[in-house]
Amino acid sequence: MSLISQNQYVSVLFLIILTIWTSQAVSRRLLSTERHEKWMVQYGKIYKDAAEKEKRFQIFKNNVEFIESFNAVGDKPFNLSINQFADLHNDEFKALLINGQKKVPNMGTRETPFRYENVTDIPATMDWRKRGAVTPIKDQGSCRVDKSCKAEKGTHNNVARIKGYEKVPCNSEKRLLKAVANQPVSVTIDADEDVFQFYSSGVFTSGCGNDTNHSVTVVGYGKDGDGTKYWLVKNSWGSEWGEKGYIRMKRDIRAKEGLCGIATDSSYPIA
Ligand SMILES: *[C@@H]1O[C@H](CO)[C@@H](O)[C@H](O)[C@H]1NC(C)=O
Ligand SMILES: *[C@@H]1O[C@H](CO)[C@@H](O)[C@H](O)[C@H]1NC(C)=O
Ligand SMILES: *[C@@H]1O[C@H](CO)[C@@H](O)[C@H](O)[C@H]1NC(C)=O
Ligand SMILES: CC(=O)N[C@H]1CO[C@H](CO)[C@@H](O)[C@@H]1O
Repeated sequence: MSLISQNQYVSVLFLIILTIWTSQAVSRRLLSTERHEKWMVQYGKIYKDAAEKEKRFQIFKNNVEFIESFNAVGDKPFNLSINQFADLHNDEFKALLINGQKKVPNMGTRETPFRYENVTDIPATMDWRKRGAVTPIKDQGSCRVDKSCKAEKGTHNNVARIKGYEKVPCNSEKRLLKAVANQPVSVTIDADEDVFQFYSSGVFTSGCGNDTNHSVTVVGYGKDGDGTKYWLVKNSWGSEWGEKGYIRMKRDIRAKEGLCGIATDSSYPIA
């Protein structure tokens, strides 16, 4: 008798726990479904069917979890946030990046003169946006719509006729600095990691390799409040990505390639 009631007691207890657990899981699911739907509205996303939506929802949920756990760690140099790439698996993001990259003049290994070699006047900070030398942020993401991307023209195209390009001797952040002190410089970086996909603010310090497949423009440099030196880099993923379309990337690191290979392949237009 007492054994039976004990069993019943255990069953009831189990049922209660199961019910609480299930309802919590259901409300968590509802919360993140709602979040996904809000995000879909914000970015004008439409999926072809329910199966696609479910697949995108799962990726979205995983990305949100990744971003939130990254941000939960205190005292880090940069933050991540949900953005237009939130329903893309990092593998898809990598593929998108490689297909959508803007065409840069292939400089090959040909040597060019480097006119800034002997420059000694290097300001402590530089921001070419303040000197009207930087065009507005483009959204390379729109490449996905019509599947063709218009090649972006050189940095100074709106200002002067470009005669050609010169290369910054590779693997030297010092020389890159001399060049950027004088004009914006096109560089290629390794930008396909998940931390780059969701970067939102701060000085990006780690998480990438040297596999440079993405072209961006260094439009300045400086030091943040902690004294961390950074490059001010203009991206082409719309103004909602990063710091209004820009990313600050750690400058003067130990590896000669620079962070994400930023010093491996730089060039600037000459008028
Ligand atoms: C830099 O200085 C050296 C030594 O004076 C000189 O030979 C070289 O031509 C200069 N380079 C440029 C780009 O002015
Ligand atoms: C990261 O986000 C937190 C919370 O919004 C903010 O207080 C902090 O300053 C941010 N850190 C950076 C490096 O942007
Ligand atoms: C970049 O490449 C160099 C070798 O050229 C290597 O020493 C360095 O560790 C690489 N950095 C990363 C982050 O992979
Ligand atoms: C897919 C692709 O284009 N990958 C290239 C990325 O860049 C490196 C050189 O840095 C190439 O070796 C890869 O083929």
